Amino acid sequence: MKNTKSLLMLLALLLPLLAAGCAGKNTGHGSMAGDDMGMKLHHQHMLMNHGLSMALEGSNSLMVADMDMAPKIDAIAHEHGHYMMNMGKAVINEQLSGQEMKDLMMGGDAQAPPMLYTHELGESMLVVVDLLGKMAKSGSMPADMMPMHHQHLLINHAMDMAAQGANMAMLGKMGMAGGGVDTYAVDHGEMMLNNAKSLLTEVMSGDAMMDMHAKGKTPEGHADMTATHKLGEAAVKVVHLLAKMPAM
Ligand SMILES: [Cu+2]
Repeated sequence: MKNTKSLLMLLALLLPLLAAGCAGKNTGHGSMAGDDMGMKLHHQHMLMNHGLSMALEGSNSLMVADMDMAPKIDAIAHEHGHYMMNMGKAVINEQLSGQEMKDLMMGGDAQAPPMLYTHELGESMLVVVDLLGKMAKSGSMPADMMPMHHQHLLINHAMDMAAQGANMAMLGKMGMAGGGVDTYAVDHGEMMLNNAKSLLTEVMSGDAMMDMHAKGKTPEGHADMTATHKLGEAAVKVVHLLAKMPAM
């Protein structure tokens, strides 16, 4: 009899705790539970990757326009390229310092490792966008710029591959589709990321680049080559950070 009474009292004490546990994530402490922040940051990473891809596509359009091979179409490519670069930058900035991010930071999660990662990734993307902005010219292009612009197209393409690969790997790791689809997404995403790293290595230090250096276009003595190497280094940083995107 006494045991039954003790058991009932124990249950009475435990019930509110159990109920709070089942109610789950937000228990009114201001700070978001890990899962909520993880999901939010995941979506923000996807938006940032999209912003980066927009800027890269814009930069490619501008470069093609600067090659001056099809004047009337070049005008469209030029205008649209600037639009995409500006919009892409705005998407990244919104994720890093918009209201949603401010709310997350106010919740006390500013120093959480995933949050620090998000900001490091975003800052590295903004460095790339800034370098691409400086590279974009409205005037004519010197003839010897053509090979370097082709390098820039490949560098931009590598970052785009990595952004898409990171999105796929991230989606697969959420495990929402189950089974083979998720596994394929993770494997393919990681393959894209690795391939992007190899492409950057080949463009930045392969035979073609070494040949250009040997013929006088050195990173130290040739302004456009200096800019190319700055872009290449910034791209390497972005791609390596994308490859380290936390699963959460
Ligand atoms: Cu070089």
